[in-house]
Amino acid sequence: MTRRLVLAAAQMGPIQKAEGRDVAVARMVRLLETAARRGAEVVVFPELALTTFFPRWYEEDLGRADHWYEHALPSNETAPLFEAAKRHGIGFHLGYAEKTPDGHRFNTAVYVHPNGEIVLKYRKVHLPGHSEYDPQRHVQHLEKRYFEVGNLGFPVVRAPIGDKQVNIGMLICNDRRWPEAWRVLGLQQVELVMLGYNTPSLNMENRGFEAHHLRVAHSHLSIQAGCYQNSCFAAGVAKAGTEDGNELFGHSIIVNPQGEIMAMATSWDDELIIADCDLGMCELGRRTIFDFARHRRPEAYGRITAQVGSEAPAVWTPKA
Ligand code: ING
Repeated sequence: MTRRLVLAAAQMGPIQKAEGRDVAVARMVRLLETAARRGAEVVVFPELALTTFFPRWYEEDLGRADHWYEHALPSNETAPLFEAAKRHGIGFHLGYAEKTPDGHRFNTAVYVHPNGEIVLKYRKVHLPGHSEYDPQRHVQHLEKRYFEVGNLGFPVVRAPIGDKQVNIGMLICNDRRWPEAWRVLGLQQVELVMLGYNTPSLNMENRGFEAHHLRVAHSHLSIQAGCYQNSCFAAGVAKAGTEDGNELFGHSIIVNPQGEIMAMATSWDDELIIADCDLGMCELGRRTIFDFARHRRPEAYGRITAQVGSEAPAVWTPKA
């Protein structure tokens, strides 16, 4: 029996440093209600969807950054989103900065069932950027300062969405550039990867030339490859636009197991894109080209987990 999932990617425009969560939550409620009206069964919101991308701002004292984190979910400010989801019987993915009761800080995403229960939690593993102030950079990217490496692995769970059971997993932003992350999800038969991102439209490292048009191309390339090679759908959802003068690109997409872009946002503001996903499409790859049990050779992949960095190769020289 065909399992068709109506999936919505809720791209968000910018959130300014001075704007409170209530502004973001009100916009998210509007996006969720529009998605419900258009028949969506699940809505995917961006990474760090409740605040500005604060890792661009250096704080010497981490205590002064505490207000960027959610100390409980839902809270008074985020409750309206949970209530709207319950009202419309729609599940949603939310990216946010998590502060645990024992003081740990993570870049986190959750999938929330319409009844408000948290079905799945993921904490970002690949933290780009740096931990100390970097004077060479155009703009700071201090995720290694503000977050610990995620400690939940890359979990997949089979959960009810609408009248179906779906194998769902999550990645966050930079994770999409690491094929190992996708493969761990693929080895658990993931069918839908929910992925939020906040990605600068220009290279801020200032350590070499990267053509501007490649910023979006690399994002799409990573998500399309991840879906094709692990035979799954993904929603790659941006927080976009200019935040206090710093530009993030949009171009949110929904991708199918053939690696095709089914829908793409064209603004850099709040924008909903929706796709009708035939989850049965995941079967073809899993039974043929990417039948992992028949074709993978882990005995040849030792370097992938044995090494962290790359090593220089042996040098060959002609005998004669
Ligand atoms: N942002 C960016 C990302 O991976 C980045 C950082 C951009 C890294 C471009 C490398 C190249 O999309 C986050 N938040 O991870």
